[in-house]
Amino acid sequence: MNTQDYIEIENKYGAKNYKPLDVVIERGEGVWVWDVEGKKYLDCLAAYSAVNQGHCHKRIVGKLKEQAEKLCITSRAFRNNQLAHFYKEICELTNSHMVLPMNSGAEAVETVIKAVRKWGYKVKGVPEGKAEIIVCNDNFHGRTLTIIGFSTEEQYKDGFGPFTPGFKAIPFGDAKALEDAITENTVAFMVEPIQGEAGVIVPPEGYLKDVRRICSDNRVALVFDEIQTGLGRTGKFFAEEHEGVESDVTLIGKALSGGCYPVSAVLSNEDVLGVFMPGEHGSTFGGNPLACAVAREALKVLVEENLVENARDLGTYFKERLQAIDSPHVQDVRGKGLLIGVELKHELGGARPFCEKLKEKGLLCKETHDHVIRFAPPLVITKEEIDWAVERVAEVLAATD
Ligand code: IF1
Repeated sequence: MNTQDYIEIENKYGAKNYKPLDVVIERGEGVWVWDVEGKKYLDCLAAYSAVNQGHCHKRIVGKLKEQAEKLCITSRAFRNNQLAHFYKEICELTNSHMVLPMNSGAEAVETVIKAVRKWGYKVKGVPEGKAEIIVCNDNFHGRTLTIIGFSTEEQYKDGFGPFTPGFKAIPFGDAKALEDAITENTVAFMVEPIQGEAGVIVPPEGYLKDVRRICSDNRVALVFDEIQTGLGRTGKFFAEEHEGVESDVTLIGKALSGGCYPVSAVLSNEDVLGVFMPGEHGSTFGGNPLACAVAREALKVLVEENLVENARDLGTYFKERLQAIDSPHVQDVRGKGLLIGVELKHELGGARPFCEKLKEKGLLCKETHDHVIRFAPPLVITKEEIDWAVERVAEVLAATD
């Protein structure tokens, strides 16, 4: 079967909730993937930061196979030996008191919503049914009904209501707006340290520090959604470290498994996750031994291969080289570490055709919010590979046809 055959079958049987580039990938290794025609591409999306450790990392895949042959799942009705190791290692590594493992990022977000509401009622003393959670305009936290209910993007919500009440959206990057929005019933403020889907939006310097202070002053739990920005992506282990702040709750997912398995986690202080009592929350697959073994290895790879430092150093290099491209089309180049957005001038009508051209040249990128091309390769990328990519990006951005 060739590319077109695969596309026709997908189009015939599949729900049309995506509009992927027309490349059918069958193999991956490090930063590289190969399509069904044998053509090689540099993956500049890294599965939306799920493969920070690179495609099919030998150590992670090895661990996956080893654990799969031993024990895959017990359910949480019984204990499993991998869970305890995972808990201890992740809490020590991230300075957390407690962890709650789930599978997808959206499930981690749903989990924290339940936890901060309960914390609000039982600990802070908010009247039953009145808890408010503040989020930001242009947020992206996942696709469940509750989560899309507080999205400010019409396309994510249209036709899917009614939605869960109890959320309020304020402008991102505006600490004063947070101060003004807080009431005595506010239980949490949930925010991405850098907004990914909104177009790689970096908040003004000092914002995270300010929101930390405001939340502490008002007894509001500060929740960082680091599902995309965490685990090295921005050149720090967590993006919140760029301003030296600590959240009350941090959410991670995606690269927690190196992309080999869906694993997410809620990391928190004792106050917030401490509210859950037996029977109040759970998941069949959350915390299964296969997930735990894979996540343990994926974390070890991040640390032992110095991927955070690589993201920091090569991220700076990549951004500088992109900024140096002389192109009539570029509006802005921004980001931190290896989460970089190149915003094109809006009169061009969108970044999609540029992504199509980059694909032809062997570079896989995806537009976000119409005008931005996101460059977020696996963190194992080398300087030579960045040079290879920049050469192609320059060709596509320089062209005026
Ligand atoms: C899709 C976007 C990225 C996330 C943050 C939670 C989740 C995500 C900050 C939910 C997920 C994914 C979802 C994926 C595309 C991708 C994405 F463009 F849609 F926004 F990365 F930028 N918090 N982001 O970024 O995690 O439940 O998916 O595991 O196709 O929807 P999930």
